[in-house]
Amino acid sequence: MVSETISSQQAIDLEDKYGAHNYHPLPVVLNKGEGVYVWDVEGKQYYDFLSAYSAVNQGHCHPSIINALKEQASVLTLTSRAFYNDVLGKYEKFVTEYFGFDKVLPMNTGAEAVETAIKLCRKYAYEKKGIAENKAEIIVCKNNFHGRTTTIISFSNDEDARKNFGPFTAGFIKIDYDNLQALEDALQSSNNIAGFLVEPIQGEAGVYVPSEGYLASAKALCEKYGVLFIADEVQTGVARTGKLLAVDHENVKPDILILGKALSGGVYPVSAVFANNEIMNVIKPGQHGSTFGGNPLACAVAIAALNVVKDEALAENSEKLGELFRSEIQKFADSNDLVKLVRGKGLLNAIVINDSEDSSTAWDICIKLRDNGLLAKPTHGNIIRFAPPLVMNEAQLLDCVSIIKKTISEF
Ligand code: IF1
Repeated sequence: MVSETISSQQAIDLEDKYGAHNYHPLPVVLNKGEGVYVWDVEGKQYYDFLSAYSAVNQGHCHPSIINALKEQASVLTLTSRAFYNDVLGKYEKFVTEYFGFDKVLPMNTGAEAVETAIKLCRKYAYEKKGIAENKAEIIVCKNNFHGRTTTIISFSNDEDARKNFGPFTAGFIKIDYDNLQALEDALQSSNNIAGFLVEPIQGEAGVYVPSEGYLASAKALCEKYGVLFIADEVQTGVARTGKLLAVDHENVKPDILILGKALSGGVYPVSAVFANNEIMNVIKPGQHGSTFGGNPLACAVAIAALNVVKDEALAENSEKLGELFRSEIQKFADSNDLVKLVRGKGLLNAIVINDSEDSSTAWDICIKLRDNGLLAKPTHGNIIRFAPPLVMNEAQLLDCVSIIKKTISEF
């Protein structure tokens, strides 16, 4: 079944008939990925400028990650945590030294890791800070995106993400993003504040980069009020923004770090929560878990994926090409009234289209970009995110810049 070739339309029709309609994909049907390129079933080649929402930072089907997958898959894929195995401990040592924390709690998806961080923060608040049970509050930012579970959408303000999914989980305070006064006011508003959960750059909201110093000042405020600073780097982490972690731009060490997506290079669902012993040791046997969390296959893939980041200097490349991308697109924006601005850090960028929120212009541009050999997708309304794999070289980036300029000039 899987090997038999089908046309794009057949693939689309199958998904429409047999799959839940929880996405509205761009009409393109892919069947191959390699490095910065993907191909559709008709054989047309595209630059991938979404990277599976920053999961494929290492490029599609990176040989050393695929080899690690194949090798481990042929000996042992899953033991569950009911028993030990010979891979998990090695991975835990490797990855905690790699990111600089005492311990890691391995999970599978980004949302699971965010949920884990929330549980860890709350338990720490009750057992170490003496906050009254069930009274812990966690500060979050408006226009956040942390995943799709019921608790996570409980503190979302995106109506599409929330509507008719109630009743919602209590214990969250929403404040404006990139607003230190709002954070301090919230920290002073109650003695039950347990943590501050924040994206170093708000991805889904439209690649909002906070003011210089915001993260460092926010961390200092959390320290002042004895509140845990929790960084959700599921999308911004693993070299995407030009440093290994987005918080590294301001030398901020989170109390709890959340990773996912490119932790596995997009080869397998791998996520992780990092913390030092004082926080992580509040979790005792039987208090949290997951069937696939930390499985040998995930560990082998993640080690290979993180080695690629270092061996191929992906953070440095992301920084360099990001500067080039923004300067080229900004020059174009200055002389084109359809592009309002370009913003981002490293190779996590977005352009804002000069049209109303509910216009289809951004979507129409993405359809034309597809015809011109580049895949990207709008986030909210009139914002198009541009996030290619970090293995891209300068010539390929400049080729993509010319495709983007040419396409938008046709509007
Ligand atoms: C979708 C984008 C959205 C995330 C951050 C946790 C998660 C994500 C900062 C949850 C996931 C994905 C989910 C996907 C689209 C994409 C996304 F910003 F990356 F583009 F939606 F905002 N924290 N982001 O960005 O991780 O459970 O998905 O592994 O749901 O449509 P997950």
